[in-house]
Amino acid sequence: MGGEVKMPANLTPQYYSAEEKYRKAATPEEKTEALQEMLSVMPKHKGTEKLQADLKKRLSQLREESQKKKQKGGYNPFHVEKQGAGQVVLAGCPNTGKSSLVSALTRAKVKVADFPFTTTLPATGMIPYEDIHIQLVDTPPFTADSVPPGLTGTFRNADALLIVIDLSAGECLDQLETAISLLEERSVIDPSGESPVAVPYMILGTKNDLPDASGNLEILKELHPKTIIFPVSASGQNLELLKVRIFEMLHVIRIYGKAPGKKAEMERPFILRNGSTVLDLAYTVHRDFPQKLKSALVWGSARFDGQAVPRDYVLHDKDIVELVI
Ligand SMILES: Nc1nc2c(ncn2[C@@H]2O[C@H](COP(=O)(O)OP(=O)(O)OP(=O)(O)O)[C@@H](O)[C@H]2O)c(=O)[nH]1
Ligand SMILES: [Mg+2]
Repeated sequence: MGGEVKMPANLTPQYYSAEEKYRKAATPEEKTEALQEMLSVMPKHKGTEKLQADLKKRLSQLREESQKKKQKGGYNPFHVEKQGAGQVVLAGCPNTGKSSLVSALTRAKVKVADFPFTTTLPATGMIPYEDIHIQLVDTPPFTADSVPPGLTGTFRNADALLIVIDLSAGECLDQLETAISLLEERSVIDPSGESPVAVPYMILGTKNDLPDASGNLEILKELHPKTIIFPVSASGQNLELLKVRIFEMLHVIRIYGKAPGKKAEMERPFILRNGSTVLDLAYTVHRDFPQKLKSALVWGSARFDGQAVPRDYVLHDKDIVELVI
């Protein structure tokens, strides 16, 4: 990293637990609260200066957004209510194929057309993935000189972003650079991967079924060797793998609840963040469950089926858990 010496941050467990709260926050209000906590418990020294600045910036952006919301009298079409296991938002230049991906991956009826600026407001669909649904949000396009007001807020509130470029177009390099710099300038993403408040993202090169796509992809790889571009097409190329990658990007696990003496509830898993414990599950099930909780029995990641585990046991995707009170 350019010979720069990194200061150790020495962050405390209180800080990481506040950071975890930030990641779990679903609304701007919850995010604000978690950020304030992150800032207040963070050790203040040279090694945390950059992080402090990042967090303060994010906090002031959130305040500005809520101020604007109040002025407008509440309804904001760019605020998309979250649903399902996570919210994934498309981002990209005009005509790159965003709406076509929504059409291919969900049952939502969105307008697709061979001219730019077809989509004018965010629209949602649900991607069926194994036994859960992931929310996919279509958005209006941006260009280097115009970003629809409110769209940055939609991006910031997302759990993950899919940046879309058109591999069949001569402008695909420009589309890539425009999207990355625009999102980075507004502190939505952090290509260096350091900021804990940046939104995770993945770059999709779509229309990979068209003749110029593979040649353009090679050129992009040469010019941006560190940037990973995932090739897809709305006609079906790589879409199954894309769903797996989207699920992985969300960093969540599915947990099936089981009542004593009954079969596990396999239809509707609880969705928790990676690294969640039995205690986190108890909070999700019911607010006063954690006080009563003694232990839990786990099928799946435990060494044997039905093993009793302590409250701080870290759960894994697809575990079946019986909470013991
Ligand atoms: N061959 C091919 N054509 C595609 C693909 N994806 C999109 N298209 C075509 O590209 C054009 C634009 O697609 P849209 O999905 O409307 O693009 P968009 O990014 O939503 O456009 P805006 O809403 O204007 O930003 C349409 O004519 C689509 O049929 C693809 O994977 N392969
Ligand atoms: Mg569109």
